[in-house]
Amino acid sequence: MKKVITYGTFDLLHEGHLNLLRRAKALGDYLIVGVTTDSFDLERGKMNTVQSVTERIAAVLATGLADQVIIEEYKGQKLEDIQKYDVDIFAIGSDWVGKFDYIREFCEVVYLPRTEGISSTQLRENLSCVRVGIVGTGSIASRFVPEAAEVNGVKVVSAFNPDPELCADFCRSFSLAQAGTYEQLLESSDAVYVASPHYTHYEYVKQAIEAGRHVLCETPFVLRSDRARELYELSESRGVFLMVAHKTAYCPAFVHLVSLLKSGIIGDIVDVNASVTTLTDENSDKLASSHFGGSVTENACFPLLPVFKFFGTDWKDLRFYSKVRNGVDIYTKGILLYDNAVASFQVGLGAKTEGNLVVSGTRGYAYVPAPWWRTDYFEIRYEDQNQNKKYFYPFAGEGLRYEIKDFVGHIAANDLRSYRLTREENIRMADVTDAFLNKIQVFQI
Ligand code: C2G
Repeated sequence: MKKVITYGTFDLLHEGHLNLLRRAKALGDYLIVGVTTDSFDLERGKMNTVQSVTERIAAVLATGLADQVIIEEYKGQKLEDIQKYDVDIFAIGSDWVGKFDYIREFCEVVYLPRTEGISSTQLRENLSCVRVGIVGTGSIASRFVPEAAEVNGVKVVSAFNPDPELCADFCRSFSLAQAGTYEQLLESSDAVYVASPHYTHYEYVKQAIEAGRHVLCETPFVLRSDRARELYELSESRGVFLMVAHKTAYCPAFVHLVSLLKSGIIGDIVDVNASVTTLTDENSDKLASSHFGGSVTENACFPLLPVFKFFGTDWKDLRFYSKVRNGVDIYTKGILLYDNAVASFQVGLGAKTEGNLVVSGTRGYAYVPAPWWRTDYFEIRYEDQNQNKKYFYPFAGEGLRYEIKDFVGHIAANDLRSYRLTREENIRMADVTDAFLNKIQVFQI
């Protein structure tokens, strides 16, 4: 019996896939089809797959052409499968010509003609698409546009900046429509990405929600908890999705770190320490007291994320130790006391620390090297070093694509509750900056 194997994602299975499967089947007597897992696709940069692995397998089985379906979960698995299943022919579409010649050592390799004029990419483009308008055209917005292009179901259409020249430059470089006013931006979009300085967030977000637009707001969301609560209530009453663009909360390594540690592998967690420091030009707006600049307002939302994930938002005591210059904190150490644990963070715009994250438990600890907030790697360490384990994850591009994918996924599913970063967590982050700005338990060093 001649065994043939082929692999693919088979997203939105179409005529091209069917032709490929038919031709592969005709090469032998028994066809094995390897379907990629969602995480493997993510790892190899395929962010835009619409269907889950179970839906894609079901579609392949429904063709009646596969005698066996297997899962492809890691790079390099093909050689293993070919030997394990005693395969005679490896077949793949001609878009891969040359890429799999190394397999010839193990079996025959056949590149089958690709069907022209149809692809999963084209089919995905025909699905509904969220039109996004961007307010604020600084450096984060410049990173957002190319990242959004990697995600299916979203299209950045226009941008607005009160400074028309800056806006024109931005729109020219990314081929976007320039909105003359914020109202025009709202009119031309289904959702807005608020990427303006944080002191302007509240007004822009409120106006967008009132106009019935979904909102993805950059961090820090807002600096006062009553405003955060008000905006959430407003979004709920208007039935629009409000999400905070805290990229760490959505990146694969961090998401897995949280669930892994919650499963108890380092015992009871007793301490979390995280630092985020970025030396910033003294004249930057980020250090302007008139614009609520400073280390806590700019950066505290990052270390607070792991603290809240592991210990929740019900701290018993919160203290800040700050180095102040020209009326703003250039460096602050914060300490949060919980019933059975303690957490601390360091944030700085005018002082530098090692930017790592350490989560300590009764059996071991997790070490996430700097910059932990955009990591693709962490280690779990124990007293007995032989037990230590390293974990690696994809972190593609600037990492914004993960939050963008989550944002459009929620909108498509009409699911207005974000669980990766909850309403409560965002409100409590604002409580921390609120306390700091009101000088509650703030001690100068
Ligand atoms: N295909 C085709 N004609 C098309 C589209 C796709 O012949 N118009 C073929 C591809 O060449 C591939 C198979 O259909 O052989 C599955 O295509 P995808 O779902 O795009 O999967 P791909 O990313 O090519 O995965 O490591 C290799 C991968 O597993 C192959």
